[in-house]
Amino acid sequence: MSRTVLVYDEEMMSYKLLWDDPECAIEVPERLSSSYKRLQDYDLVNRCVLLPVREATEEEITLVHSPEYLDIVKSTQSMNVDELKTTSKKFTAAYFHQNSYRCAKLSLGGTLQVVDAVMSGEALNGMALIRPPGHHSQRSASNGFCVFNNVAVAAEYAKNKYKVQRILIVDWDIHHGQGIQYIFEDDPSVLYFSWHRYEHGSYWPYLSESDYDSIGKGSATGFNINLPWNQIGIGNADYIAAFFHVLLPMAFEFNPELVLVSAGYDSGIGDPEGRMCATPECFSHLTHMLMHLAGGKLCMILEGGYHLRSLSESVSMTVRTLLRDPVPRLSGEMTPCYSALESIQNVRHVHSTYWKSLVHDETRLVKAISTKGLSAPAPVHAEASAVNEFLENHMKKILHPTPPVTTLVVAPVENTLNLPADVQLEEGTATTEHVINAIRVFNQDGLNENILNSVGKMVLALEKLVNRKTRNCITLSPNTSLSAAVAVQQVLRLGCERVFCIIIGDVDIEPLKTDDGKIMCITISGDKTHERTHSQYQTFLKWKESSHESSSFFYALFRFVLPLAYSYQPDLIILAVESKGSVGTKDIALLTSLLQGLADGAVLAVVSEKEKEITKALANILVNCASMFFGPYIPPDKECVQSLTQELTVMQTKWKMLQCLAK
Ligand code: Q9C
Ligand code: ZN
Repeated sequence: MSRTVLVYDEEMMSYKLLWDDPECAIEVPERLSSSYKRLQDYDLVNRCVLLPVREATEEEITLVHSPEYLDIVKSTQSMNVDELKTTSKKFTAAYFHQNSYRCAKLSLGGTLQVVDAVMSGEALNGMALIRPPGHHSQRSASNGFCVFNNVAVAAEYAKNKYKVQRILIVDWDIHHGQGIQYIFEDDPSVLYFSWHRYEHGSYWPYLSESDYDSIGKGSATGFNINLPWNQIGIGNADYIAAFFHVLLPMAFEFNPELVLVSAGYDSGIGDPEGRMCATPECFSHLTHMLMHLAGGKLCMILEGGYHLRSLSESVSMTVRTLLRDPVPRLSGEMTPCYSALESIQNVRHVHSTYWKSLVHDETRLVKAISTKGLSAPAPVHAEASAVNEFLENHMKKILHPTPPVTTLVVAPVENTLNLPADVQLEEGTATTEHVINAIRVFNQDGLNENILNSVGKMVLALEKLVNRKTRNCITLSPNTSLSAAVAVQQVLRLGCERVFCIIIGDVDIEPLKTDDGKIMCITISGDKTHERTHSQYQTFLKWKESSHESSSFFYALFRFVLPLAYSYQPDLIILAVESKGSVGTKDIALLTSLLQGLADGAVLAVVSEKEKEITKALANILVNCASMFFGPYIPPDKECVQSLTQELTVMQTKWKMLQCLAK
């Protein structure tokens, strides 16, 4: 079961601004139709289950809003334009139309439709394309184009109806969802994360409570996370760094049962409100990472987004990722800007008392946080039409046809593993001479038919992997070290420029030279005996899980492995597993699944043929793109953090995504 639901109804286009108001003029009905149209162009609508909208009931609305406010909204149905205008002016950046009430009920009802589909198990995830948006609206107030707080009501609804005890709300809209903050600031069952344009408080809604030091109240202290952006031009590297160093460690430690996203796309490139730089595929990466929480239960609820082309491309990238298409490679320089690092450092600092997964070597706040001039130059502000042209080219550049085969398996014919039905076995065999030549480099003794056969098949499979005939590849190997070493050599020969290798257990690919930057290699092991020479391209992570029931490996992934991989920007991933040793099967599964965010998903897993359980778990991830519960999670122990911190000190001068301090 891997369905994605989509809610859309053009009736939510039946209201608009009726008078002149430059502040509200950007919130237009076409925001919905252009997003839906783009989803159709990409043939994504057909692949989702379309759900009808419904009206939210008064009971549902009043889960969050006061009956008095409901009455005001209700009364706008029969107002003339003057009365609508007068009512609108009682609020901030709000406008009402005769159809606003009806549309706000559909917008909220549509949101709850997605929540019901996901919570009932009818679908795995989904998106609601709706307007009016919700995250600014408050118990008794409309605000920032929002009427009812769709996401806040959805969280209360899920708590009541499905007895969900922990909900994560991720608000990636570029405005602070102060409405959501006010509603949940004393509720520890909801972890609320928002990043937002702030500029030291000089940007709308000009609230001091939008800063990083608003962390929640009473028993919910630590459950409100604000990441203010103090500069415009924030881009892909900054957003991804914010996920690695702020949101994801806290979210994994929180271990939600449901994830709701206030999915506003005014944080994307070209938006006249946000003035940020994130390109559409960045939202694929954010979505992909969130799919690893709550067993994949993920609901995307539209909020803002005012550049129609940028909005519709970003919505499309989100839905495409929910449907598990390969995640396009992230473009741009993988270096967060100074101002972003200041904000990241400060929010980590104020939360480190409450979240053990934020433990780090530095506990200071950035002192004088007004740092104009130190930061990267603000982007030149492009015309909307120039952004259209940019996006037209950009999308062509980053999107490639999905490979016809998902997984190619190299395994002995007698392999009795229960591999999923739709895998394809590599059936050819490379000529013996070719294979012997490939192997000779590694000067191996004890070659037998079995090994030659396996390596021969793998060599053929790799050609298909590099040429994108298959998305990924699993090799069950009788000799993991040899297979991994030959694989690296072969993919370089086939034209790969950067190969990211992760080695778990005793795999020796030492004969490969790693000083030319074409290979980056991380070895993960529980003891130092597997340690190799260190360089900027070769590193060792001493990591030992202390428990079999729960895991803290997510810490190593977000603090070290993924930032390194995202900095390196590989064009192929090789994961070699000899034995699971110091990390669990679920850890290896989580690692593999997250690594699919790189290299357009081109992953080769080389697994010792003895490791049936790992092979099965990896097949489940790579073939089925399965969503699973990777937890439960516990914070990492001190010893693991210490050895990781040592490696970090060396690596972060070159690999900038590792940084989470402004220095
Ligand atoms: N130039 C949403 O994105 N105007 N609402 C700000 C600053 C209000 C945004 C003016 C923006 C409201 C859902
Ligand atoms: Zn917004």
